[in-house]
Amino acid sequence: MTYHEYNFDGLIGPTHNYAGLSFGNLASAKNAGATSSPKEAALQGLQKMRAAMELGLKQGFLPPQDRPHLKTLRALGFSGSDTEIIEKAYKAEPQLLANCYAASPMWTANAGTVAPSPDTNDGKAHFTAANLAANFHRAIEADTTARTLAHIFADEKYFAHHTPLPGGTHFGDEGAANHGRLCESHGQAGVHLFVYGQDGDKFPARQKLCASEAVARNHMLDPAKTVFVEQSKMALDAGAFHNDVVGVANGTVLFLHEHSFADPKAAYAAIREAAPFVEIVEAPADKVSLGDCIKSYIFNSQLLTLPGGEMALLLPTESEDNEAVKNFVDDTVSKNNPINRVIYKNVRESMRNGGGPACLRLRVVISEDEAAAANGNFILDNEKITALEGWVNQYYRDRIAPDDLRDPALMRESFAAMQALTDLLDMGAFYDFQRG
Ligand code: SUG
Repeated sequence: MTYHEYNFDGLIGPTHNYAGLSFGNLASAKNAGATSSPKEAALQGLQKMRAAMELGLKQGFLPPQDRPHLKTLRALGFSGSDTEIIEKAYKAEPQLLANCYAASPMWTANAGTVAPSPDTNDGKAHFTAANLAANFHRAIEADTTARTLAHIFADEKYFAHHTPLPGGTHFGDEGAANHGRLCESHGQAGVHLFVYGQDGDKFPARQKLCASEAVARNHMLDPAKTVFVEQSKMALDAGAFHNDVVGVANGTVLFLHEHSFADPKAAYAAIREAAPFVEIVEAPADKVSLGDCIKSYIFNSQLLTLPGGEMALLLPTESEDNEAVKNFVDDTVSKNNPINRVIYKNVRESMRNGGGPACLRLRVVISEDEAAAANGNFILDNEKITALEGWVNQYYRDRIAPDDLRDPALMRESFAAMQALTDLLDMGAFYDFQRG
């Protein structure tokens, strides 16, 4: 049975804006209050998906969520018509309204954790939607994300779904942003690398060890092929709010910064024991500083196995613009390791909120039978990308400034876009705003 990796990118939603919502995420703080371009953002995302497809890779997408999330505002005591709810929430606390307007479901690396079927005890592919408990605007994604994953991967013969972990921040789970899979080929049993944190001096750790352990249990992973590693506080305090800002795993390769882990020696030994085939490609701090990592997102690259077997790095243009980083990337590609190609893509709108190429995708390794059982409306070809670009061009604003969030017209436009998307994708009354 042949297995392929599908990258399910988040289709960037019509309310993408810069509200400074994520403590510990330097880009989010720096760009708080800036004017965003939802149209540009969504088109940049779709162009990245197209670029991956042009490399011969499989590409899917997860749809945006309904924002503003009126269901949350109602649960918090705001009542009346939809317009009245927006007005009252804005008056009470503009930042609360901004939380309910975030287009953060675009970062599907945080949608959940996935265990492919060769790795699980029951031979099914397992999914756990992340609870994203660390941030309010992200925590409200979890229910709809779980519903979305169950909608796309509905066939119980092949797919098992677990509800987001209970327990709030005690079991804070950020999904695949703190998880990687090493394997000799996609279809062989893989080794799962879970990276958890402990609060730094400046910033909180979002992913808890007990949460990673719970996901591993739910996914029925082989304990001998499961490794739990602590992220370094130094990286966390430098702005690596997710471990995928300082490292990425794919196939046989772990590509990361010297200061990713709290105890790199012990971590590498544990990883080598579980995955003796692993090739660790490490950036030393004297070539690439942690500061450069965070600014350039070099490790938030997509490390992709191409159909011919070699690997490509898909990096944000910020990495190309940073001399130290570009030199290290060029050096890595010229050396004797599987990474042989580099592609730079402009995802600047997302980057300004701290989301690079790897944040924008959830990796799902599935067999051909499993792919055939998944909902094909969410698996892309050129024609479908063109249709989504048309949808973006028709419904998205060119600009959103912070004050625009109080304008009920933005809510109406966003819901009109989402209604058209659910029609296009045959989703029925899927979102909370459609269910009343
Ligand atoms: O959770 N930014 C996201 C970025 C997520 C990046 N994902 C990965 N590293 N996998 C976050 O911090 C900012 C929204 C705002 O400030 O408006 C935001 O949510």
